Amino acid sequence: MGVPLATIMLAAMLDQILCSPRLTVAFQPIVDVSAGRAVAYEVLGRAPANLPSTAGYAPPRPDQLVEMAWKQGRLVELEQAWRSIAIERIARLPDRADAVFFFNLDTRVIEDPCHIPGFTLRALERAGLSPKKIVLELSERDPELGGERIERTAAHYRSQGFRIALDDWGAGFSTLAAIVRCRPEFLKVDRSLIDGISDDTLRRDILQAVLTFCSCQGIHLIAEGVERGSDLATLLDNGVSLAQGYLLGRPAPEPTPPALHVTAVVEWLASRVRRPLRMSPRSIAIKPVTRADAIMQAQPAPSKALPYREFRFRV
Ligand SMILES: [Ca+2]
Repeated sequence: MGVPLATIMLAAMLDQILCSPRLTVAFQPIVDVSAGRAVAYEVLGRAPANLPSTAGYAPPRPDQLVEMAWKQGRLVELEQAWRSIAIERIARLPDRADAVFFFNLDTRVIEDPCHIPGFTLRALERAGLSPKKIVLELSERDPELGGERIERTAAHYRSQGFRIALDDWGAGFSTLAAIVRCRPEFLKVDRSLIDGISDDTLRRDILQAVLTFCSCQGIHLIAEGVERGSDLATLLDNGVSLAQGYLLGRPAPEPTPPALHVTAVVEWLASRVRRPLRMSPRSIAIKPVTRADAIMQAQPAPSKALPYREFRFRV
């Protein structure tokens, strides 16, 4: 029995994508919302845009591309291609010395026979970059994320100088067991716990409990999926200092300062201060990355919520 036509077509498409010079990455800011500035960027793999469809198959989204590569036994190849592009792009950035970059890492690759230990470290060395500038996000896609593989993966990369983030925590396979196994420096709380938090006391209580836990353990909490001003206000009110989401900045071809939804933030601040605020959305300047390391390098998470008066928007 021959190979199904669909498999041949998808393999051909994958070949085309992996060889395409248009395979690229995007940068989404991770924002210190208490200071109003980007302190890091998540680097997201992107499929080439405007690829022609192959025999009726539309070009895949990045998540579809990952699964396609996994099924074809070429996930390592895809991850290495994205990693190489990301490192090359970061090396060319004028402000790279001040920035921290989060790379997504699919833990399934570590046991793949094609996996080359030290590939990322050597690529960084060639580019003159330190692994201290890189945080590896362990992906929720792995059904064994709570198992021993995450422990081995975290240990493997931490021994090379990388730091570890647990991605999409609270959803899918990313559980409490995963924290115990990989002892992350960063916990990225899934959007399902963040979206709508302003209207939901249960979500707020969960967040407070997780914040307390992270504070005790010296783990930096990052709220993912912030898309509404009211949710951002609630996060600020509850002492969350690091956040990511379309409200703060969409993935972009280059690292850019966060496009804070300043109107919502200013309105929220104005409702809480006694004296009138002398700032408007136009008067707030968001600084680009300048002090990422001061915040991101192995400091314990704040032990208590910052009062809003300490927010340091530049006016
Ligand atoms: Ca991620």
